[in-house]
Amino acid sequence: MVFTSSDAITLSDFIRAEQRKHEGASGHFSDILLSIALGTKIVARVINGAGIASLLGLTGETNVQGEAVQKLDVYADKVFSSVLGRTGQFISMVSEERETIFKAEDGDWRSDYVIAFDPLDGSSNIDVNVSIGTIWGIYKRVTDGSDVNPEDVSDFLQPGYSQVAAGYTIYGSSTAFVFTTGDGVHGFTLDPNIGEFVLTSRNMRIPPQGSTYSCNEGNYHTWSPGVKAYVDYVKNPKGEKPYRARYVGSLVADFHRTLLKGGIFLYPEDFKTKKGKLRLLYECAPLALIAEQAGGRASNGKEATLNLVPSSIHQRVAFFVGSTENVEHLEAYIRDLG
Ligand code: P6P
Repeated sequence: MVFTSSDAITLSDFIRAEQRKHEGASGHFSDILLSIALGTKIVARVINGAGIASLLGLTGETNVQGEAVQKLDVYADKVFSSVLGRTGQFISMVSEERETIFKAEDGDWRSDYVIAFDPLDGSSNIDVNVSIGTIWGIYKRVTDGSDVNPEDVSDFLQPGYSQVAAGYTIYGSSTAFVFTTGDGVHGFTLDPNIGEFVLTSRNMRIPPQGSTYSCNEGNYHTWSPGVKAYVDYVKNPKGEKPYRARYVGSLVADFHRTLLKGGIFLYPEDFKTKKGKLRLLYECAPLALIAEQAGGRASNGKEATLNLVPSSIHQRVAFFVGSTENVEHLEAYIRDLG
């Protein structure tokens, strides 16, 4: 058993030190980040015992995405909605599991933020013990007052670069908590012996170039000519350094590997229907902010993901993210071939 040394920096230590850097900081962010971490610990405990707690398997319902809802999805949605709602910092929320925006439990006219989250991404992997994750992005609200009108989603129709914080958790061999508040990307690992997240990666950087490509090649026939040509190239780079394929099929796992090792993750849209799979607001935009803060790049093949303004809260987009040189290389193929 590895014991956390006494000089380890916990998430609370880190947040307190960051807050001291900003004279007059309200402490709102500290409250929010520690609440997200609490929600993460609660969900991590259940995931690690899911097989025992018979929380595996389907509820028999489908969510707004038309996807079969896993019991843990529903549980994670309830945990994060409650834990974050009780901070009073949020007026409203968007969850992958819910059709419309919903009022945060203790939100009122004093609440300055809104949050969009995917409570448990990759949930189809739960039953086969593959890493899954939570993804979130926070915006300053543009509305005011204490009421939440489910028809008025303007607080969420902001470009990704407006996010004031974004992050993800990966529930894997260990529970990692990675976030940015616009001042670099920092990674923490949960020490279950003390129930604290401990700083393990300060100022994470994506390598400028990588030799790993990550995509579901089963969808090859649906891709545009440019994406097909790029993937054909990386599979046979004509005498140049060969690439290797890695694809987990769980966005947070594939993204986390790309953040650490470099390379490119691709989830193209269907060239005919122009429909992507990944959701802009609570999957692509938060991960794009992390990627760019770590020196990488994220786009839909033509425009930076962070410049995209959502047309609806569950809008799906094409998503290419990773080392800047790899993403720019793909964008050149799309520019030339469509
Ligand atoms: P495919 C999981 O269902 C998910 O939403 C993401 O976590 C993952 O990147 C993607 O779908 C995998 O999709 O079509 O390759 O199974």
